[in-house]
Amino acid sequence: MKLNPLLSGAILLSSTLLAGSPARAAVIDLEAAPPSVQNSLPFSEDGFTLSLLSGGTPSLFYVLNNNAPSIATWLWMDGTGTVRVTRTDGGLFNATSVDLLQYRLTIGTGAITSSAGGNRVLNVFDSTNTIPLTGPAFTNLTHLDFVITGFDGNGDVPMILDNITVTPVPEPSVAAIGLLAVGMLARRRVQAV
Ligand SMILES: [Ca+2]
Ligand SMILES: [Ca+2]
Repeated sequence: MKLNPLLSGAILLSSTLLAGSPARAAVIDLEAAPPSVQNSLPFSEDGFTLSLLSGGTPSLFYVLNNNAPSIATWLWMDGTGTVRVTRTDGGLFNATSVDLLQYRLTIGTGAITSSAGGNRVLNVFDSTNTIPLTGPAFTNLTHLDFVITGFDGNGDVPMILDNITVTPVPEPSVAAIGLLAVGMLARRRVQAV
């Protein structure tokens, strides 16, 4: 079968675009945070940004780098407020999981919510566990939120998070180009028989 040069070009271009499209999982481990102990939000890593929504007290939410090689860097949430994960370029993404290194909220509520209606309410038994975030409620998101409500400010740090694992959803235009090229190729194959 002879491919027309335009079609071969389209296939080559689309496979290049697909190969280069941001479809790999990103683990936001925060380890690249400067060793300034408390790095205020917003904080960006791997094409994603963590920001504090209005209403939260900025000094209570930060990326804590203890500047010691043996101690990991975490997202520290010490008050009522919401930390939002978005793709820095505004695109869609899927969530996979997050490590809840500490959960000690006894007054108030902690939850992981999403733009697709996800609402994973947390409890003390979740502490130190990896929390899976799967299904339609955590797919094709514009944002993923870590939410503390009703905390009175007393007691230990209510929530410490790490290793937020998310995957960018490829741009529809790129996927469409690939599908179009595959479709054209399939049609040519049928015609060639
Ligand atoms: Ca990373
Ligand atoms: Ca970390």
